[in-house]
Amino acid sequence: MSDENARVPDPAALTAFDNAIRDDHMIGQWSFEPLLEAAVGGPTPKGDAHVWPWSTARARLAEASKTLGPAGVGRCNLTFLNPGIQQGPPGSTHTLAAGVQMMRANEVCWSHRHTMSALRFVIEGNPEAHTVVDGEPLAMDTFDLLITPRFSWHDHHNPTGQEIVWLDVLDLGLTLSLNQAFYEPFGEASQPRRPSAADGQGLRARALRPAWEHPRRGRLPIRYAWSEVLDILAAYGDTPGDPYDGLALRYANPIDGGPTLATMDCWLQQLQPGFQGLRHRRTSSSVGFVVSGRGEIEVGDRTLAVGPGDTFAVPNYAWHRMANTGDEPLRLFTVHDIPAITAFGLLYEEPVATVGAHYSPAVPGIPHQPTTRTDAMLEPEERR
Ligand code: 1HN
Repeated sequence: MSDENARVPDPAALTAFDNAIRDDHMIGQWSFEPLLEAAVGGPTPKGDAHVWPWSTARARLAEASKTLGPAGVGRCNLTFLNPGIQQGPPGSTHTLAAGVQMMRANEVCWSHRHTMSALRFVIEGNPEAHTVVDGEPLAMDTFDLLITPRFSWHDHHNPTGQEIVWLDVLDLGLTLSLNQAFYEPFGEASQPRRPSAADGQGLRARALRPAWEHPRRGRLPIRYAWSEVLDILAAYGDTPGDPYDGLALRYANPIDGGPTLATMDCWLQQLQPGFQGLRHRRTSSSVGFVVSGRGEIEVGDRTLAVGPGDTFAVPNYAWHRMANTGDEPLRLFTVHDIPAITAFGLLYEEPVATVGAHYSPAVPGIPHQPTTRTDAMLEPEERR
């Protein structure tokens, strides 16, 4: 006798139905239950914590330069692949692609643009070398940061007799997984330049600005000079900063104080000798480059030792902490996909919400580190 009110469906009938609707390109909500169950407590970190040591990266770059020859087929760039990401777009985290690039003596890397935003942190620089972004030449001195916002024309020029090396970071995985890639070659090696510095956005980012213009806020071709970073670091002295991130200074949009790029925020982090950061996790992912000093990045149950020139990846929502294991300040250049995740309203962090994150929700029945904050469940903008 069939029971119309039976709560459990007949397994054979349900399997037959699931198979039948697959041919009509449909799926029942019940089939998502495993996916939903797996998300109790939040996302599983995508990819592994990983270090790309400087010695390997620099040696492979020299080999790439030899193999490509002086007039290469593209940029002499080697992108760092996360060993734990087998599917989806290539990259160092699921959203960010870091890599090293070498521009050979007298090389010009032809002009193009793409909707992937990019940034360059110069490792072996020379102020005569430059990248041109939307008509504005930006000098490439050592440890300068140059940004190439989405869809800005960019070509790189090395009029010097020495090799120029930098770290590239692009929001590659993010843009590709959202299927938002546009690409356009300029057609000639070099784009035209602005007739004078008086026309540049760089000038408009300084303290005194034209009163008669509406300031451009986004897509700024900006150089953050390392000499200025050093002045700022000197002024902060041995200020410890945040217990999780140390003295974490954001490379702010010079016009509105917002993130460095619409999708990526760059930080210079300084951790004093003896600094032992607290463990935390956020739903954003990051890549870091060691400017100077030595340290350890603990991610999950792994401890990554890092030194000058090393690049490392911290997957999203992985518990991590940082420590300075040397006797000089540990300086890290780090890039976070925080602005992109924040734009979707999805930035969660525990045990304490910083950088405008939401507190990770408590999960009934699951051990959870309770927060001591009373405003834990408020939206960031509702907090005191
Ligand atoms: C790119 O356009 C550059 O313009 C560097 O220097 C690295 C990695 C993937 C795709 C495009 C550049 C890149 C890239």
